[in-house]
Amino acid sequence: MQEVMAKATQSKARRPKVVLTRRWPQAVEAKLAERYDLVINTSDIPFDVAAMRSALQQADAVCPTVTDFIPADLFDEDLTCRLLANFGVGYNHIPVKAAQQRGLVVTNTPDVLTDCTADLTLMLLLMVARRAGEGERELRAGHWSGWRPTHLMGTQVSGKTLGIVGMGRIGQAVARRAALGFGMKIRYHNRQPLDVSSLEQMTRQGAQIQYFAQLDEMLPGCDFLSLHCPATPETQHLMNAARLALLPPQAYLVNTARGDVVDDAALIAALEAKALRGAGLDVYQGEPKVDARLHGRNDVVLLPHLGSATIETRTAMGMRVAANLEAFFSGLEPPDLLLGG
Ligand code: 8YV
Repeated sequence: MQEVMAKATQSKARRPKVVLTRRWPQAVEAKLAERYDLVINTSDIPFDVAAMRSALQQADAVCPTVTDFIPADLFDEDLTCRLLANFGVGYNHIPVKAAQQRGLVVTNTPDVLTDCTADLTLMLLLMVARRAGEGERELRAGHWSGWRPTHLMGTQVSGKTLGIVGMGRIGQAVARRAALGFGMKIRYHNRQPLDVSSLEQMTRQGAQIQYFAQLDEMLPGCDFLSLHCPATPETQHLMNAARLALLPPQAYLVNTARGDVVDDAALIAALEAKALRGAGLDVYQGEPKVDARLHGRNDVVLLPHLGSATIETRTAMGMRVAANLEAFFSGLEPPDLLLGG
């Protein structure tokens, strides 16, 4: 870890030692450095297992991100770390149960990235339906020969039906934008239907929202499907070949959740067979590796995990981690404590 980490602050008094596994927005790094013995991975290259082990064995708190896959057996070793304060709402990269069993507290950063991720979801949906990436590539390559009635005809978004898998904070924010901004009809699948009051604000403004207890019954009626469930053993390859086949051939899939929720090989096969019209993806199985067969396809829009990537949101995520650290080191319950994993 010595090569990849640089000590950001020195202090004579014993201050909690906090490790950031990546570079964070400057304002957050500066704020944390005022309060903690802050160690930053200035290389900004993801930690390997040895670096993570070293961090867990030297720091009081480690702040991982989505790029830190922490092996559960690291928690069998002697650790100084008492808090894993994740930078991000999703925490499938952390073996939460193993950490908690060893007495570590685990937190995440909900709420602050909801709007940002929902905005990007709508962007992907519009881009893939309206062939924006394809058009931009054509123009930049100097291949645009001018307007013509049949040029790059896409699919209308307004008024179509959007299926949402996972109606948590981000799913609801997507539903609000799609229903109220684009007059889309919403169907959703969730473990439980939401109570009427959670959707009232939208339905009072005319949103049509229908709950499906069975995902398989929802899929055939979707023009677009957007995924907003967490990655868990239950949602691993939720969108497999059989479920992709239940979508109409003119449907589009949008994934801003986690790559593991989609079977990429099945998705590529469905696109190749024209059993699906297109896909807008921000996340991938095994990212940053992306299946090379996707690169050459014009029916996909591929973004490099940008869901929460605005300066406002990434700063807010960092400040939310700061609030969790502050509460923890003051002996209080962190606001975003994850309960029994
Ligand atoms: C984050 C995300 O940027 O918060 C999440 O779950 O998917 C991203 O938008 C990333 O997880 C940072 O750790």
